[in-house]
Amino acid sequence: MSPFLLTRTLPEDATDAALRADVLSGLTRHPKTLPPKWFYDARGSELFEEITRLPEYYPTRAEREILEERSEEIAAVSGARTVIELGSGSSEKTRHLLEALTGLESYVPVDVSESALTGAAESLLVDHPDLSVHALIADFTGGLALPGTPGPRLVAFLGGTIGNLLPEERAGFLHSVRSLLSPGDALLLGTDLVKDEETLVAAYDDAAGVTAAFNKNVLSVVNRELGADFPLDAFDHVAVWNPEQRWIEMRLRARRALNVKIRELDLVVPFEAGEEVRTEVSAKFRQEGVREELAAAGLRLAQWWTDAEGRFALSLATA
Ligand code: AVJ
Repeated sequence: MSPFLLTRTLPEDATDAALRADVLSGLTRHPKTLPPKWFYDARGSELFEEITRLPEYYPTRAEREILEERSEEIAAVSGARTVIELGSGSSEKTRHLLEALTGLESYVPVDVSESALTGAAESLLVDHPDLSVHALIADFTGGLALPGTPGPRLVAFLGGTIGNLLPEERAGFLHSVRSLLSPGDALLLGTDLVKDEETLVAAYDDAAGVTAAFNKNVLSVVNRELGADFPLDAFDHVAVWNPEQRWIEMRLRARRALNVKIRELDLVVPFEAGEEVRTEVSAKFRQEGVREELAAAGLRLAQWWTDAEGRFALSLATA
């Protein structure tokens, strides 16, 4: 059996320092914000997996449909010997693709969640004992140091997670991906598509309240990691469609005026009744926009696939 390597590109206290910096800057500005990457502790990753099975949350199923339909095609076009998956989570959808790639030698899943990475690698290695898996605990928005693995390489960024980045962050991210690619390498990018508001809002405000629990989980993370005293029941989950920016915004709205103490930051954060913290944007795309953003980063849109209902797209881009 090939070795399973797990590398933390940042020391554990760097993660802690990043959380402190994000919480300090996000909660002392107006409007208040918290970055979505802090949703994903073990509980948050579990809740996200639960979201992907909700009737209202279509992106995972739509993307899986494309991967099931098109994996052979993607494999043939890319011929990859290494797949690098950014934000790999459970790696469940990627399986099809990995299995279609007949010359695959190496898989590099990159995620902020250690629990998701180890779980994914364990289950993958059961079926593919000869695959070399080198998992990276890393925040891929901050530039990546990748292990030296055989080319051609396919960098996969699935799930629509690029939509969590603001437009300027997306541009920076795509440039850094571009700089990782050698001739013959490719980027496989998943993007959720613009559609009617009702469908979009329902996907982020499900009837069972799982997304609400996922959203509030970021407060539990801050409570645990930074000794804060956010009362979770004093906040409501809010999901709104912003038609100008073409993104869904998730927010947490204070039900009443309150002061939150964050012990480790020596900070008291005042909330007015009704005040909101923006915890996530999830941008939705059209083909022309994707093409333009790729082109601006020096990438060429070579293939565009959608599910039968046209809800979600996979793009294959080359340098
Ligand atoms: C994992 C970033 C793709 O934006 O749809 C799901 C996260 N947030 N429900 C998304 C999420 C609320 C998800 N991504």
